[in-house]
Amino acid sequence: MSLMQGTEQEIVDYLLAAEKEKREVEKITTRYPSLTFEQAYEIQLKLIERKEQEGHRRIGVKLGLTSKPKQEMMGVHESIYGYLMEDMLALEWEPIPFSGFIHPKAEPEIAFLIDEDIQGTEVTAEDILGVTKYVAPAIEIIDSRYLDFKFTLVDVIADNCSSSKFIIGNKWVSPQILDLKEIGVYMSKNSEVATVGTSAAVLGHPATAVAWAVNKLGETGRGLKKGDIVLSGAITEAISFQPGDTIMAQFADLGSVSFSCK
Ligand code: 0L1
Ligand code: MG
Repeated sequence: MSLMQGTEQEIVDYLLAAEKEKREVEKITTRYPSLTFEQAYEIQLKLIERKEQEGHRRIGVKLGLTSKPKQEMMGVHESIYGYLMEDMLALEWEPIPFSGFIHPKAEPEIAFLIDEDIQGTEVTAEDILGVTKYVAPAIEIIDSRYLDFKFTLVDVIADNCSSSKFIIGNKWVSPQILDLKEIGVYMSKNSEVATVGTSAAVLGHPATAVAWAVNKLGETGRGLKKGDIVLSGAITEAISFQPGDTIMAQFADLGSVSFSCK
């Protein structure tokens, strides 16, 4: 059932204000405990439309909760998706101000650059690899708008899956020339290893995660467009950082990506 338009707008205003004012807020399910996943995705879409009305361009999609441990932690069996906007893209060589965040964390991911429109409900990992021009090393910075980063699945979907910023490394590689399932990754903070993982943590293969997102979008007649960037999901746990910290993620065969926070 669709939510009352007034309620949707109220929640969108609430979440956007928290993001703009950089403050944590109570999760929305405290006030609206009966919200469903479908309604949460409708709120997410309204939030993205509001960002578009404010002049921000949608440039892709991101996956969340793609690892079994994270799904188990949240007591769910499915991943989630959100949208990437142009103003979320940060550059490796420009320190990112901490004042733009609430309580950020960084996680290493593989980015896909999509070269052809793709839509459907039975899309496979092979189909995704067939329309992917390049993959690249990436770091996503997540920054939940909710108090202490605590939420239910419905809350986090409405909050565009905690999206905040992302950085993409400068080595773009065709997915045809490497085994994306076996990419080892370590992420360091100030040159000390903070976490390690392998790309198989992302639903067994990052392209499987991207296919899941396309199929989910397909259920409501949407899909990916040529030129879209997709962040395929965290390979390791997310790491907190503070002003002055430098985070670097090193990917086997894909090179590295880093950022500094000021
Ligand atoms: O990108 C992500 O994996 C975040 C998904 C939402 C859960 C979280 O904020 O930890
Ligand atoms: Mg992520």
